[in-house]
Amino acid sequence: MSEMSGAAALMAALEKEKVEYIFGLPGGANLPIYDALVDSKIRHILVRHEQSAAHMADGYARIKRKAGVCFATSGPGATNLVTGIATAYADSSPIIAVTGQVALPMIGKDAFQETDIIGVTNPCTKYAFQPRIASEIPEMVKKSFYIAESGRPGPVLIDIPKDVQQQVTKMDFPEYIKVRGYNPIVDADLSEINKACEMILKAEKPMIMAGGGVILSGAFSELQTLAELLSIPVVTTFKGKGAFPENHPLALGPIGMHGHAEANKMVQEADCILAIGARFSDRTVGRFDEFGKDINVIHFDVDPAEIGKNKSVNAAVIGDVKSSLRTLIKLIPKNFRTNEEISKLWLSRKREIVNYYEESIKDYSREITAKKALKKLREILPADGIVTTEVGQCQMWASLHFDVISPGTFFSSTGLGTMGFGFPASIGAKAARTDVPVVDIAGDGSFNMTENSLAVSVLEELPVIVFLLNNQMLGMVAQWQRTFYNRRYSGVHQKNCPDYCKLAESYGAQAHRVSSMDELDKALKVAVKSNIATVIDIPIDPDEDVYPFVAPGTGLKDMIIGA
Ligand SMILES: Cc1ncc(C[n+]2csc(CCOP(=O)(O)OP(=O)(O)O)c2C)c(N)n1
Repeated sequence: MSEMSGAAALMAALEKEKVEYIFGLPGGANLPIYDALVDSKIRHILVRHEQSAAHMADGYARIKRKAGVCFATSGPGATNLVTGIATAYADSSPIIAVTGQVALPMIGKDAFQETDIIGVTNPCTKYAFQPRIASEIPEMVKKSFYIAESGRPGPVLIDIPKDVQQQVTKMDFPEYIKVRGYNPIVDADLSEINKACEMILKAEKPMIMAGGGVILSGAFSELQTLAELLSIPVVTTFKGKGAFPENHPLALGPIGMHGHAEANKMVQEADCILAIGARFSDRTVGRFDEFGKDINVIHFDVDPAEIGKNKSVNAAVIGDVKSSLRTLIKLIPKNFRTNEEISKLWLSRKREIVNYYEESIKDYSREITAKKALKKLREILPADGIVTTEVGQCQMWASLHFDVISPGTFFSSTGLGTMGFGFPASIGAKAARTDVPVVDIAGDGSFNMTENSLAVSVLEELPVIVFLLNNQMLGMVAQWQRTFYNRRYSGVHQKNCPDYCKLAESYGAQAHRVSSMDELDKALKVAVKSNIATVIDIPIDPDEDVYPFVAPGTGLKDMIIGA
């Protein structure tokens, strides 16, 4: 047992967890931690706002599939983290948020910069710790990583009072820990997998709905094997986008509020739906009472609390979806093949719907439309390039028109829908994969929220490309006002936006404003090749809408195709 301060023990414990980066910003209540950082091998990334620190840790976690770490001081530093913590919670992303707290004797006295951050984050963390003596810190760190990364992943908070950071005592770093009352299920019940298998083999038009759980558990090859073995088409939830290569013949793309027409149509024609790591969110399934009505619905998920929450199901396989899928694949008889005719029918039906809707989806007259721009991005970005998005039309266009080829290379704030998430998260993703280009598909409103992270991208040499679909509007809200409020626009015009090229250059980034597809092509090639932080400002028509569209409260059958 070695003797050290609580702050030094924190850093040593993080090193033992093989943490590579800490995204954070110091203050009075975490000064001892920042002092201990000086002697640490872990690289600290100084952010310009704590919200971005949490998003960076989240982006890192989603690509590395390992918890990301962020630091903030007490009070406002800690509350600034909350949006990022809630975002990670909604998308089951593992982050460890370490906050400073006022010293123990000051707690409850309205001390300077005191906030009950444990109380504040209680509903949006998997667990929160507050050590009362320094010797508790190593075990709490170990438990935090275990809780954050196991079962259904999520954020964990460690709130450390300043005097506990300073206290010097003997420290014991446990090799193994057990958390009482927390036993995530890993291996699913074989009889339920058998039952699910029978249902799938009996079905004539089975369909797979892959969710974010496939990405979290890294079950990409298992999903593909299963789909190919049985010729089952795959739709994805928005969080599951990229769980299955979108250029695969069996891929129908995303379903839901802004899903592909063929995915939304064909999921209604299935006679058995196998949902894998998906939570049947309202944005994905539309009306709960209509989705999968009168057919077998099978649910594979790691979180027992998800079973039957939004949708009652006919078979439930609870456990790590990667290992459940492996077992399922083994149960499929060697000589079993779905009727070739059936898979041909599926594919021709897909073509029929695609052709029908291609014609009815409105095209816009400007040379650069969001759709064309995104197709160009796909053409130029290497298959393993990583894409994140902001929130709004930019996000939904990305869902519809940007095909993910390499599984796990796309993510977005899907559960909370946090504007300002994509850009810092893309910097976190770049930290996790410095060897590939990373692009944030942004709207101007969202970029405005965290654009000061340009400083971090440039100075820390974590260069990302901001692909700015600039309609000078809070576009998605404007689209809703156009559609549901008779064009009574309110609070959506982004007046007095900065010149994004000058803004980027003032931070030391590269910038291009493009007014033709040719210029966009060139700018993208330069950005990808140079590996320098870049903003590409792409002016688009403020009236360009996102279609198809399933209005809230309606079902997938009520999909609106165009204005
Ligand atoms: C933090 C936050 N505030 C408000 C909203 C509500 N909201 C959803 S989309 C949107 C507009 C987004 O505008 P922009 O980023 O410019 O993207 P666009 O829709 O124009 O592509 C707003 C305000 C949100 N999702 N997040």
